[in-house]
Amino acid sequence: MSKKNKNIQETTTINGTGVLIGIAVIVVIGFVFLIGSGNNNSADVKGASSSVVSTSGDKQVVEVTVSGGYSPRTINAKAGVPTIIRMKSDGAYGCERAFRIPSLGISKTLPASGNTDIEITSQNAGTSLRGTCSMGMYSFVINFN
Ligand SMILES: [Cu+2]
Repeated sequence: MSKKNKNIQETTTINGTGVLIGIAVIVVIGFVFLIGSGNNNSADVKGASSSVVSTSGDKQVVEVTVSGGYSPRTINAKAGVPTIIRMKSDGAYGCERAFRIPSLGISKTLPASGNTDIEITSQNAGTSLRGTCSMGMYSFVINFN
Protein backbone atom coordinates (compact mmCIF):
# COMPACT_ATOMS: atom_id res chain seq x y z
CA MET A 1 0.00 0.00 0.00
CA SER A 2 2.45 2.57 -1.13
CA LYS A 3 1.12 5.93 -2.08
CA LYS A 4 2.44 7.33 -5.29
CA ASN A 5 4.46 10.54 -5.12
CA LYS A 6 3.24 11.61 -8.53
CA ASN A 7 1.38 14.68 -7.28
CA ILE A 8 4.42 15.93 -5.41
CA GLN A 9 6.64 15.38 -8.43
CA GLU A 10 4.27 17.27 -10.71
CA THR A 11 4.14 20.18 -8.28
CA THR A 12 7.92 20.26 -8.13
CA THR A 13 8.19 20.22 -11.92
CA ILE A 14 5.75 23.10 -12.28
CA ASN A 15 7.62 25.16 -9.69
CA GLY A 16 10.91 24.47 -11.43
CA THR A 17 9.46 25.61 -14.75
CA GLY A 18 8.08 28.73 -13.10
CA VAL A 19 11.50 29.63 -11.73
CA LEU A 20 13.09 29.11 -15.15
CA ILE A 21 10.50 31.35 -16.80
CA GLY A 22 11.10 33.95 -14.09
CA ILE A 23 14.85 33.87 -14.70
CA ALA A 24 14.32 34.10 -18.47
CA VAL A 25 12.10 37.17 -18.03
CA ILE A 26 14.69 38.86 -15.79
CA VAL A 27 17.48 38.12 -18.30
CA VAL A 28 15.43 39.55 -21.19
CA ILE A 29 14.56 42.71 -19.22
CA GLY A 30 18.20 43.13 -18.22
CA PHE A 31 19.33 42.71 -21.85
CA VAL A 32 16.83 45.28 -23.11
CA PHE A 33 17.98 47.69 -20.38
CA LEU A 34 21.64 47.24 -21.37
CA ILE A 35 20.90 47.95 -25.03
CA GLY A 36 18.81 50.98 -24.12
CA SER A 37 21.49 52.51 -21.92
CA GLY A 38 24.48 51.47 -24.01
CA ASN A 39 24.58 54.40 -26.42
CA ASN A 40 26.64 57.06 -24.64
CA ASN A 41 28.30 58.46 -27.74
CA SER A 42 25.94 61.37 -28.26
CA ALA A 43 27.50 64.82 -28.07
CA ASP A 44 25.54 65.86 -24.99
CA VAL A 45 25.22 63.13 -22.39
CA LYS A 46 22.26 63.65 -20.12
CA GLY A 47 23.08 64.33 -16.50
CA ALA A 48 26.70 65.06 -17.33
CA SER A 49 28.50 68.03 -15.82
CA SER A 50 30.65 70.45 -17.81
CA SER A 51 30.79 73.06 -15.01
CA VAL A 52 34.01 71.48 -13.64
CA VAL A 53 35.78 72.09 -16.95
CA SER A 54 37.72 75.35 -17.40
CA THR A 55 40.45 76.67 -19.68
CA SER A 56 44.03 77.42 -18.64
CA GLY A 57 46.16 78.78 -21.47
CA ASP A 58 45.93 76.31 -24.34
CA LYS A 59 44.74 73.51 -22.06
CA GLN A 60 41.49 72.58 -20.47
CA VAL A 61 41.32 71.65 -16.82
CA VAL A 62 38.86 69.04 -15.59
CA GLU A 63 38.38 69.09 -11.82
CA VAL A 64 37.32 65.93 -10.01
CA THR A 65 36.72 65.94 -6.26
CA VAL A 66 37.98 62.93 -4.31
CA SER A 67 35.97 62.57 -1.12
CA GLY A 68 34.06 59.37 -0.45
CA GLY A 69 34.22 58.57 -4.16
CA TYR A 70 34.78 60.72 -7.23
CA SER A 71 32.49 63.54 -8.30
CA PRO A 72 30.97 64.45 -10.60
CA ARG A 73 30.40 60.96 -11.95
CA THR A 74 29.99 62.03 -15.59
CA ILE A 75 31.79 64.98 -17.20
CA ASN A 76 31.57 66.45 -20.70
CA ALA A 77 34.89 67.87 -21.93
CA LYS A 78 36.25 69.13 -25.25
CA ALA A 79 37.94 66.86 -27.74
CA GLY A 80 41.13 67.99 -29.47
CA VAL A 81 42.53 69.94 -26.52
CA PRO A 82 45.44 68.95 -24.23
CA THR A 83 43.84 68.26 -20.87
CA ILE A 84 44.76 68.41 -17.23
CA ILE A 85 42.70 66.17 -14.99
CA ARG A 86 42.96 67.82 -11.58
CA MET A 87 42.16 65.35 -8.81
CA LYS A 88 41.16 67.41 -5.77
CA SER A 89 41.53 65.33 -2.64
CA ASP A 90 39.31 66.54 0.15
CA GLY A 91 39.58 64.11 3.04
CA ALA A 92 40.30 61.26 0.62
CA TYR A 93 40.81 57.90 2.25
CA GLY A 94 41.12 54.22 1.45
CA CYS A 95 41.31 52.85 -2.04
CA GLU A 96 39.93 56.01 -3.69
CA ARG A 97 43.48 57.32 -3.20
CA ALA A 98 44.76 54.49 -5.44
CA PHE A 99 43.67 56.16 -8.65
CA ARG A 100 43.78 54.65 -12.15
CA ILE A 101 42.92 55.54 -15.72
CA PRO A 102 43.24 52.02 -17.13
CA SER A 103 42.95 52.86 -20.84
CA LEU A 104 45.92 55.27 -20.58
CA GLY A 105 47.95 53.11 -18.20
CA ILE A 106 47.90 55.90 -15.60
CA SER A 107 48.29 55.03 -11.93
CA LYS A 108 48.63 57.61 -9.15
CA THR A 109 48.53 57.56 -5.39
CA LEU A 110 46.50 60.62 -4.36
CA PRO A 111 47.11 62.49 -1.09
CA ALA A 112 44.45 62.74 1.61
CA SER A 113 44.12 66.42 0.72
CA GLY A 114 45.54 68.64 -1.99
CA ASN A 115 45.54 68.61 -5.78
CA THR A 116 47.12 66.13 -8.16
CA ASP A 117 47.37 67.20 -11.80
CA ILE A 118 47.39 64.49 -14.43
CA GLU A 119 48.27 65.76 -17.92
CA ILE A 120 46.92 63.85 -20.88
CA THR A 121 47.15 64.51 -24.61
CA SER A 122 44.18 65.77 -26.60
CA GLN A 123 41.49 63.13 -27.03
CA ASN A 124 39.47 62.30 -30.12
CA ALA A 125 35.77 63.14 -30.25
CA GLY A 126 33.71 60.23 -28.99
CA THR A 127 36.38 59.06 -26.54
CA SER A 128 35.24 58.17 -23.04
CA LEU A 129 37.88 57.95 -20.34
CA ARG A 130 37.09 56.09 -17.15
CA GLY A 131 38.86 56.97 -13.94
CA THR A 132 38.58 54.40 -11.20
CA CYS A 133 39.95 53.34 -7.84
CA SER A 134 42.22 50.31 -7.78
CA MET A 135 39.32 48.05 -6.82
CA GLY A 136 36.89 49.46 -9.35
CA MET A 137 34.51 50.39 -6.53
CA TYR A 138 34.44 54.13 -7.35
CA SER A 139 34.63 55.54 -10.85
CA PHE A 140 33.79 58.45 -13.11
CA VAL A 141 33.72 59.04 -16.85
CA ILE A 142 34.92 61.96 -18.97
CA ASN A 143 33.25 62.11 -22.39
CA PHE A 144 35.22 64.06 -25.01
CA ASN A 145 33.22 65.68 -27.77
CU1 LIG B 1 37.88 51.02 -4.33
